[in-house]
Amino acid sequence: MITLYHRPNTRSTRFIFLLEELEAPYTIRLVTTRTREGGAPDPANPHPHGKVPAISDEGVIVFESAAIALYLTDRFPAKGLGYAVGAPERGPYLSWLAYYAGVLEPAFMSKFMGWEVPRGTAGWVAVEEVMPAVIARLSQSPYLAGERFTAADVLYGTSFALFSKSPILPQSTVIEDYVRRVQARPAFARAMARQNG
Ligand SMILES: N[C@@H](CCC(=O)N[C@@H](CS)C(=O)NCC(=O)O)C(=O)O
Repeated sequence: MITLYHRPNTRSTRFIFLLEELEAPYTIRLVTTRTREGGAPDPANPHPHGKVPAISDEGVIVFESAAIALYLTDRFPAKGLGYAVGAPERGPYLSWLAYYAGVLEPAFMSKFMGWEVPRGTAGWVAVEEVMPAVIARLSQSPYLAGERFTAADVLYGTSFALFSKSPILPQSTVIEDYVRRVQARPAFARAMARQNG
């Protein structure tokens, strides 16, 4: 049984979506976190900084969204939400998962905060470079790793949905169609219904 440490309307919501996709046995443990308005980390949350998401799988703790996505899709391979070691698509699958944490999130945060990204020094690039790369990829194939929807699409699709009305995200029919495809999945609706625990 997987325990998901979760606070509603945060980055952990997308893991309810992924666990629903995987039809994995799971339970939701609601925790508090720091927020911009205050709040405190929950001592029950095993994330080293009291952030969500984190999961426990029979005592095995996994934290950080990209790691949890990979862990869960390896752990529950039958639903085909990832790619196995040896599959050619594992290359793009891992690349887009790592890109999410190492490039896309820092790029969005830099833009949000108005920070200039020091090209050649920072490990990420500006949103103005990120989004053309993502759009180019999604113009080649319906999903980031290829023809199949994967956990990488859970991360990107939900992030783009969140920013859909924000000037941070450039207008793009490729992205709009992609978000629609991701949100049309029955597991997404089930996750929204379980969002509050
Ligand atoms: N790098 C983490 C980010 C997790 C994160 O920042 N989550 C926010 C909620 S959306 C949080 O828990 N914030 C509380 C805090 O920063 O203490 C991941 O991708 O899993």
